[in-house]
Amino acid sequence: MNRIKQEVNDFIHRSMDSHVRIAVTGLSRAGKTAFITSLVNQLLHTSTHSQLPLLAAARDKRIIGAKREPQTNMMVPRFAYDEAMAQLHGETPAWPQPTRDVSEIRLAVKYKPTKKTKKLLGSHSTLHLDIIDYPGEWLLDLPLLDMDFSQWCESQFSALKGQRAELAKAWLEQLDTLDLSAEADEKQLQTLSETYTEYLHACKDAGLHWVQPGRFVLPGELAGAPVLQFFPCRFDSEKKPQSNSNLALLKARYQEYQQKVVKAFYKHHFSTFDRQIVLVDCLQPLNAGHDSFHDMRAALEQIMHSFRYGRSGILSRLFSPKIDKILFAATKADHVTPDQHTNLVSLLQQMVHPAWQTASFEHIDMSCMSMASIQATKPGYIAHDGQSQPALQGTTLDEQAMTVFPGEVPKKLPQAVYWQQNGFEFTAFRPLQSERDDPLPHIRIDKALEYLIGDKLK
Ligand SMILES: Nc1nc2c(ncn2[C@@H]2O[C@H](COP(=O)(O)OP(=O)(O)OP(=O)(O)O)[C@@H](O)[C@H]2O)c(=O)[nH]1
Ligand SMILES: [Mg+2]
Repeated sequence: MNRIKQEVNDFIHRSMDSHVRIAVTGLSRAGKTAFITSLVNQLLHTSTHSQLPLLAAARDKRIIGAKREPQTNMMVPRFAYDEAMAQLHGETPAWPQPTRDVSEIRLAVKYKPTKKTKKLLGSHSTLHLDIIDYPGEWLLDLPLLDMDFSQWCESQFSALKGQRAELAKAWLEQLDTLDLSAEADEKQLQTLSETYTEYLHACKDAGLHWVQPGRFVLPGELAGAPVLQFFPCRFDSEKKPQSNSNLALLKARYQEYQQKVVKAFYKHHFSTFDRQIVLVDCLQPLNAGHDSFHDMRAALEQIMHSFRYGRSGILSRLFSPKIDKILFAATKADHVTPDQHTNLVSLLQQMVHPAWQTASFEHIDMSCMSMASIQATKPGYIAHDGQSQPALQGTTLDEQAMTVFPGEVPKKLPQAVYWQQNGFEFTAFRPLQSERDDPLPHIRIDKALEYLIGDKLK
């Protein structure tokens, strides 16, 4: 009898359980690893701490607890949560290592439901939460699906202006030595694609974010594979390339890249996401200058194309997209004083809204906010010209205690003069020391959670 009762109970619980896949992305160094680490850490502490007042289920004490579960997707590497926590709790707290590939972690959150239908089935429900980390650079490749090799080459050459033309010099010189109609020379193509990849890295180092193909700078497990060994070149697109020529091989590799890398990512990963958070570090380009800022905006606009399904969009032809909510979050808000947080959000909105409004994002809800996944500074005041001014206190990466006023965040997209007159300078701080038993200090990560999973915990 007991066994039957147990089975009925299990059945009821299983049917009440729900599952949501949250994808976390952003350009490199945007703060993805820090965000996921903190999110997992906060949820694991919900039964013992009340650090998430903006997450309604936590505030109302309806979260019974959360635990980690083995992930169901065996083909994706595990998100390195323990390694990240070990860094943060080291003798000298340090930031987690940069990551280069997609990874995943799974949590089960047990909660008391408020919805009548769920309450009828029992006193508690479980939300299974998959959190997926993937580089935003991969989304920059979407347009490749709609371009053949010659169109793509054309688009790359037309982007070679100003700083980019300068950075591409070494690669362009090497390209001149390549005979496209000669018999394919794999070694030469490899060397040239390496120089091309170096050019893309140089763009990133110079604060430029729009780089194609995105996998070249973040190859993950494909590092060194021939599918990443092609580059744009100039040729007559009307003429058919000779078989076995350099040009024929470059074309074939481009097509392989389209199918096996770009399309495969959208089909096997992207199509499974239910909700998306896009992290944006607005402060880095403010530090770097005008070109970097506008380039980041262009990259963000490009990233948004992946959510613009429409009826005839490339992605709708591939699969039926599921994402119904996107959150854009300006990260590292603890780099500026709290009075600047509103400006930070309005700056992010300015970057995101125009593209959002002119496109058809059918049935997708969108929001913008600012947050700090892992707080590295404490707000305070300093005396300046006899007046007290908001400031930040923290410890720099080389262990210097410091109190600074990093500058004002512009409310609107700044013109070039902004960098001549104001400039903005934020210091990199190491994470604050925190106790192992306590959750990581954060700013508004609970607000992000409420937006992403609040409705699933009702
Ligand atoms: N002050 C502060 N700094 C942060 C925060 N989050 C991230 N950072 C800084 O930003 C750096 C990059 O953060 P990550 O979380 O590694 O960023 P990522 O997007 O995973 O970067 P990749 O793995 O290289 O793509 C960290 O090393 C920190 O220096 C935050 O909440 N506050
Ligand atoms: Mg990372």
